[in-house]
Amino acid sequence: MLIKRKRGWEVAERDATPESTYMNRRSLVKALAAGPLLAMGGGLAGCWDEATASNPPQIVDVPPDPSAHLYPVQRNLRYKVERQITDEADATTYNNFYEFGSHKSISIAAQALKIRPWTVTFDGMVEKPVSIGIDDLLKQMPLEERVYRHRCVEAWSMIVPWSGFPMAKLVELAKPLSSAKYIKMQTFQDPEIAPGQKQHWYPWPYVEGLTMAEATNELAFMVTGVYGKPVPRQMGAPLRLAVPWKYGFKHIKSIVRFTFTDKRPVSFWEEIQGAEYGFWANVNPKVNHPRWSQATERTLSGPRVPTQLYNGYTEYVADMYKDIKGENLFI
Ligand SMILES: Nc1nc2c(c(=O)[nH]1)N[C@H]1C(S)=C(S)[C@@H](COP(=O)(O)O)O[C@H]1N2
Ligand SMILES: [Mo]
Repeated sequence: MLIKRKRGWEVAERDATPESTYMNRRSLVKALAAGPLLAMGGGLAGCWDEATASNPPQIVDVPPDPSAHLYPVQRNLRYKVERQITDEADATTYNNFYEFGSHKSISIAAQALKIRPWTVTFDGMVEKPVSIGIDDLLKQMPLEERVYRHRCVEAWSMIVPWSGFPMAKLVELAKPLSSAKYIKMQTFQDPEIAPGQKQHWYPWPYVEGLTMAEATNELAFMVTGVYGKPVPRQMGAPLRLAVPWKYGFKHIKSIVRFTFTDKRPVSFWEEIQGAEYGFWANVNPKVNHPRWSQATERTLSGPRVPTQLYNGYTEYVADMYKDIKGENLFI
């Protein structure tokens, strides 16, 4: 049964076991060998702390990213944040990427992801289905940096300098038919490198969806880099989504397919537990998760702060939802 199992990200921070946080290579290998325990317990969910920040897991022997020469790119100053950017060591070692484990310490395991060759397919309701290599795609897209807030549904948050390009540009390239209403996005599937995908109770591959209006909203951003470098594997290399007014689980990682459709896609977490993780998933401090409050959030490098409606992006996005009735826009 899918929903009986308590998953890591459902553990409220205050419920999480304080455990030894720093995992070196050897203890990680041991942890992976103890896979079923980790998968069941979710006890590592709140395991980030100062020790991780000052002593992050070291990533060694990973093939270089051939897009490295493209970064850093110029920051777009239109998107302002009120707090400091989260330390890179925190953002790159405290991750949700269930393909590599249902806990936060997947940064080493995710290095198994092969990011070249990487082909992205556009299909469904498009003029003509096409597949394109990531490096060809990067050549055609105008790269910029945007500092965005990121709010996970688990009530932790960070502020991240993403690099990438507007999703609207990607939609333009894909040439959807006017009948297309949604975009369904899909993560790679390869259980040989992503052990989480052997956990057959999850509905792999990870899928997410947006309406066409959302995908072409100016905030919707395709991420290819972060902290002035290519986006690392644990954060969703080589192509990941950022929709900062929505909860983190909408930010699908390591995308291989965009399918244009007139049927609303059912996303990974919606399939598992739709009453807790819906299609819209817009941030709202007044609408609690069925099992915890969404009023405040724990920033990765700093204090607990109030959560903002639409994660602080109301002026950009509220109009898209004004005519939608009878749906919970905030779950
Ligand atoms: N494919 C895939 N994408 C994913 C996830 C995942 O498990 N698999 N987790 C999501 C969640 S819950 C969050 S909060 C963000 C975390 O991104 P980060 O690890 O870069 O902070 O990725 C999202 N994208
Ligand atoms: Mo999340």
